[in-house]
Amino acid sequence: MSTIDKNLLKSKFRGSLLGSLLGDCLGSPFEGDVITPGEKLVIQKYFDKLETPDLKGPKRCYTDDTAMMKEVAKTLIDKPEIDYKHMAKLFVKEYFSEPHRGYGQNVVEVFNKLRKTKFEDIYKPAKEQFNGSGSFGNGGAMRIAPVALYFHDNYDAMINVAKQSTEITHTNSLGVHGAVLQCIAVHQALSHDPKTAITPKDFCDELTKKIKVVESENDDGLGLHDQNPYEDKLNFVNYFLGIKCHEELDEEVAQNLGNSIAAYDSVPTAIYSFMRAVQNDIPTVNTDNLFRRTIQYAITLGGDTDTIACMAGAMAGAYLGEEAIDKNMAKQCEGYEMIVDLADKLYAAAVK
Ligand code: F2R
Ligand code: MG
Ligand code: MG
Repeated sequence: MSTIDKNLLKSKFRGSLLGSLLGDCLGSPFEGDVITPGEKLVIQKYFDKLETPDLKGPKRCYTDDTAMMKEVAKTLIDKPEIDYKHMAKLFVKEYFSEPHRGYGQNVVEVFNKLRKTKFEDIYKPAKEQFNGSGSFGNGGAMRIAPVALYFHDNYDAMINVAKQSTEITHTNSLGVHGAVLQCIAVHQALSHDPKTAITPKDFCDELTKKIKVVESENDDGLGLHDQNPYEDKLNFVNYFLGIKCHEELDEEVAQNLGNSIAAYDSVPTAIYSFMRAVQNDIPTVNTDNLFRRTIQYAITLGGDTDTIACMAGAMAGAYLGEEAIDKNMAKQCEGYEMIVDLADKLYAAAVK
C-alpha cells in the first residue's frame, strides 16, 4: 500500500468518503422499500436525471450514516492518538444538534446514557443494550470507512481501531465483526489499482481469509453455535457471483444475503453489490460507470438502501477514486463540499 502514488491515494480518500455520502443520500428515499421491476425503472430514471448538469431543486439529504461517519473522520483528524472519549462526545454532540437524521431506534438510548453519565465509562451504555447482548445493527459498519483510509498502511492498528470505535455503540459480535468486515473491504478496495480489473472471487477469498482470523477470536471451542457467520456469508456471496445476473436473482440475493438493518444482513450484501458491479453488466442498471452501477444496484436490492449503498459506495470510491464519481450527481448531495474537505484533512493527517 505504501507504494501507491500520493495523488491517486488522495483521490481514493475523496472517492471513498464521497461514495459513502452518495450511497446514503441517494439511497435514503428508498429505505425500507421492496423494489419491484417498475421501481427499478424509476431508480434508473432518477439516476439518469441526477447526471444532468446544473440540476435545480433541493439537495438530497444525508442521514445518520454520514452524520456519524464524519465524526469518526474528525476524531482521526483531531488527535494523533485515537481518543475514543472524544469520539463518543462527537457522536453525542452530533446527535443532539441534529436528532432527526433517521438514527437507529435503540442507539439513541446509548447517546442519552453517555450524556447523562458524563462519559464516565464510554463502553458501558452500549454493553447494556438489548439486555446485555449488545446491538447487532449496521451502525458501526456504516461509519467505518475513515478508519480504513487513515490506517491504509497499518492493518493491525486498523482492525483494533475498527473494533474499539464500533464498541462505543455496538457490542454484539455480529455488529462489531460486521464493522470490521466493512473496514477490511474498504481497505482492500483502496489497495487495488483502478486501471486494473478486480477479480471478484479473489477479492472475496482474500476477505474470507481475513475475517476468519477475526471471527476465530470468538471461538469458545465448544462448537455450540455458528462461530464463523461472516465467513459463511462470504461463501454465499461467492456462490451468487457465480450465477449469471438476472432480475429474479435480485430477490434471491436479498432473501439469502439479507437487506436489513442488521450488520450480518447488510455488510455482505454491500460487498456483493460492489463485486457484482465490477464483474460485468447488470441488466437492470444501465450505465457504464462502475461507481454509479455499484450504488444504483445496491439500492435496487431494497431494504436498508441508504446504508447498503453507503457501504458499497465507500468500497467503489476507494477502488476507483474521485474521478469515477459524476460531479453533477455528487453536487446534488447535501454536504458534498464538507466531505471533500474532510477527506483532504484525513489524507493530510494520515499521509505524512
Ligand atoms: N433507523 C434507520 N432506519 C429506520 C427508518 C428511518 C426513516 N427513513 C426515517 O427517516 O425516519 N436507519 C438507520 O439505522 C441503521 C443503523 O442502526 P444502528 O445505529 O445500528 O442502531 P441500533 O438501534 O443499535 O440497531 C438498529 C436496530 O436493529 C435491531 N437490533 C439491533 N441489535 C439487536 C439485538 N441484539 N436484538 C434485537 N434487535 C436488535 C433493533 O431493531 C434496532 O433498533 C441504519 O440503517 C441507518 O440508516
Ligand atoms: Mg441512515
Ligand atoms: Mg439505513
